[in-house]
Amino acid sequence: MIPGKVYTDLLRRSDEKGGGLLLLIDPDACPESSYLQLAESAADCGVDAILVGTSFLLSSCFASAVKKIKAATSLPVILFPGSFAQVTPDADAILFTSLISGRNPNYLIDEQIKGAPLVKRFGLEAIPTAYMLIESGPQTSVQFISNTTPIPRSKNDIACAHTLAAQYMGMKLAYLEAGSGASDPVPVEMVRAVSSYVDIPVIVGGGIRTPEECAERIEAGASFVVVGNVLEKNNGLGRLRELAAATHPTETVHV
Ligand code: 1GP
Repeated sequence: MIPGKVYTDLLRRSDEKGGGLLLLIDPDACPESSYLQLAESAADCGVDAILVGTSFLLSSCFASAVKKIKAATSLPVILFPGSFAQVTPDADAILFTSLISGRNPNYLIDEQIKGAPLVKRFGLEAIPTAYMLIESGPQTSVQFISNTTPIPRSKNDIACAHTLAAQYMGMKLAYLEAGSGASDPVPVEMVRAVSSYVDIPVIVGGGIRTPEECAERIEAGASFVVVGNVLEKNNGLGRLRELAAATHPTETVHV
C-alpha cells in the first residue's frame, strides 16, 4: 500500500521540526464551544494535526462534531475511532488501528471489518496503526471498554516485540497508549526502547500534561505526542502553545 498524503505530510513535518503534536478532541468530553475554540486555534498554537475520537459515545453526534471541527481548522483532521460507528465522512484520514496489545478479537479485527467498507466509501486515507495499551495506574476507559490487559509498564521487551510484529505486518505507525486521563503516562524508557528497536514512527499519548513530559518523549524517539484531556479540563490555549513548542525541538522560530 502506497502511503497517502496525510501520512507523508505528517512525517515530513515531524522530521523538519524534530517531532510533532497531535491534539485529540473527544467531542463527548467537553462542550462544543470549547472544542471548536481549540480546533480554531490549534494551527496557530503549533499543533500538527487534530485527532477526533472517543472510547464510547454518550451525548454528542460524532459525525456532526467531525464536520464542525473540519470546518474550524486548516489542519488535517484524522479519525481516531473507538468503534466502526465513528467512521464518518468529513475527515482527511483515519488511524486504522488494531489493538494488538490485547487478545480481544473484536478490537483486533471485527471492528476493522465493519469499518473498512465505510473508509472506502468515504474516501478516507487509511493509516494502518498498531495500537498498544500500556499499564498506567488505575484502569482507564479504553482498558475497560476493550476488555483487554495492558502491557506491563516495566516490560519494554514485550512492547518492542509487539511493535516489531506490527512493522513486519505492514503497519505504518505504532501508538503507545496509556489511556486518556491516565495517571501515569507511558514511561520514557519504554518510548526509547521501542523507538530504537523498530523503523516505524512512534506516537505516544495518554496522561501527558506538561511541556516537560512532551519533550522527554520526543527526545526519547517518539515522532508524535498526543494530548487531549489536559486541554479539555483547562481549555488552555496558552498551555497548548507550550506543549506544541516542547514537541518541536528543532523548529526555527522567526521573530
Ligand atoms: C488518549 O492518547 C490520548 O487516547 C490522549 O490522552 O486525553 O490523557 O491527553 P489524554
